[in-house]
Amino acid sequence: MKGSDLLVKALENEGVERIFGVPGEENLDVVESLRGSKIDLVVTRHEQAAAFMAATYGRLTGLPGVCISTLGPGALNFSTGAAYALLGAMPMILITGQKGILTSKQARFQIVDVVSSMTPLTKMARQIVSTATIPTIVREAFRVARQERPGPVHLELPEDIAGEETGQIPTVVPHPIDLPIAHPAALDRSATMILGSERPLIMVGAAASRPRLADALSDFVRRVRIPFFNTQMGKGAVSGGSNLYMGTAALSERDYVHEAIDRADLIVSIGHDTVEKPPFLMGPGGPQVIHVGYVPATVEAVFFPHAEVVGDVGPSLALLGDRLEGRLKNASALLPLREQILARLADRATESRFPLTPQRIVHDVRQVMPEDGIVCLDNGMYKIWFARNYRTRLANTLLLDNALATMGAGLPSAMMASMLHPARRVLAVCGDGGFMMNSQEMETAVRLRLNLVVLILQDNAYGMIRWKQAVDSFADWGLTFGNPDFVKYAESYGAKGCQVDSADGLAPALETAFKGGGVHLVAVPVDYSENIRVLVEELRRAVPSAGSS
Ligand SMILES: Cc1ncc(C[n+]2csc(CCOP(=O)(O)OP(=O)(O)O)c2C)c(N)n1
Ligand SMILES: [Mg+2]
Repeated sequence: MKGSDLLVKALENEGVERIFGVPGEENLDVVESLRGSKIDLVVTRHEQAAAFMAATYGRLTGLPGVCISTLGPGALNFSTGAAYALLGAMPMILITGQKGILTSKQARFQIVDVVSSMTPLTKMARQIVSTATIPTIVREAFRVARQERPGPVHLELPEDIAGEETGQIPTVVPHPIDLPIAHPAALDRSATMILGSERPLIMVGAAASRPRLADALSDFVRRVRIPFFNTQMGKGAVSGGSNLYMGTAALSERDYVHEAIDRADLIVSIGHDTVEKPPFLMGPGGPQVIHVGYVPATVEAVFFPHAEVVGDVGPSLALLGDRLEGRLKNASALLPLREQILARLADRATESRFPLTPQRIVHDVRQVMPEDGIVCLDNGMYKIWFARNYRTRLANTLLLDNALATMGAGLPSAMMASMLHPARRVLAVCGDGGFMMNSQEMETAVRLRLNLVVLILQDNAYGMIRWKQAVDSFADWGLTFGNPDFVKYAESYGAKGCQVDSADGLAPALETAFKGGGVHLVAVPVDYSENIRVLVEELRRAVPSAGSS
């Protein structure tokens, strides 16, 4: 048995089934140990995509996803993925190789201090310096990655430690950990505030999308019957409670949903994580805010709660619900605003203009996606439209990144969703800019025989930045580009391609793609003049503070 065998045994002990990545020569002992194990090695065409896939595994399952790379160049390609998981609170383990640390005949060739580079991007970054510590370090890495607030952990395994012969060292057996539930005093204090409020509102934030929370959160909302809105990353977390849904805060102020937010005198903020672009801006004289979370709130200039309910969110909400159910006289005070807010969002959703309006694209996508279908967004202008207009009824059915807001994660995150849920429809929605940042993974998707549709919105530009340029009265300059022929591009990977050339062509093209199975690419031109008309002029905002640049 050698160090790499111990590592792989420790990974098996954690229930790992797949590792994503691009190995280098420093990982070859690990690759050989994987060959004799139950764990699959899924090679990608860029380390960044492997990290996005592992992070999305963590996001969707609550268990750390694992990715592997070589030293220096490969490890540095993990940086964006590590930051994506850190800001997005996604459990993940990044394993990187290194030259031998005891002896090395390669001087400083390819050597970068990867542990230092990973330290600010992870919850923990460690070099393994002895085979004897491998089982405990791996167990600790998985614990740290998984525990609230979840995130990435980096382990560097130098090639001489990986190849070193060693005896059997037992793995550490994992056990379930139950989180503490909020203190009764905190629950009483918050219940008194909520009972005394005249116009309460619930806000559902990013941590509400943790896989284990959906049922308890939905029960709470149904019991107290307070209308709710969500942040972008909280979309779908309340299942079925759609008659209490007031909208999504995709902008920070002055959107339709802010008519309700601005009138609320108390907001119960469940699982809000201030990595998200602010869903509303707190200031003097605003509503009282109660933070309900796994961990205490972070105080910011625009978010400073007045009370906190900290602990395992599901059971804590059940106890809060016991104190409130049937006793709230004003629960539905803001509900009359709901219809007009939602009606205005449906504006132009069926317009037959070509190129298509973003509203029409969102509408047609919703039509072909079943309730449990998963839409994975890359980052671009359309993210704001999907966040505002796409209705979700199940947690984690609209995966978007309102934390690092990186381009390039749309396709890899959809690939992971499709691997985890092969029977569900999975759609990646990417701009022509973001898609091309990781489009090489079309090969991985075809090789893995995934069922996946990729929708590309063509404006031949970095549209979101162009929009900001216009909003800030800069000249329209420098942000356009050309595109490949997307149909031929898809076909060259062995995928199917389709170019939409009429307003009524999108929904049937998506339907045909899903029915056909395999990997499909559908390209559709988008008319972004609506960005200014709706998101600037109609909302009459001097400088919008939303977005993802
Ligand atoms: C990796 C990365 N680079 C740059 C940005 C800044 N940025 C945000 S949106 C955007 C344009 C996106 O263009 P595209 O993917 O074509 O989508 P569109 O807005 O045109 O629909 C850019 C450059 C970013 N968020 N991430
Ligand atoms: Mg574009």
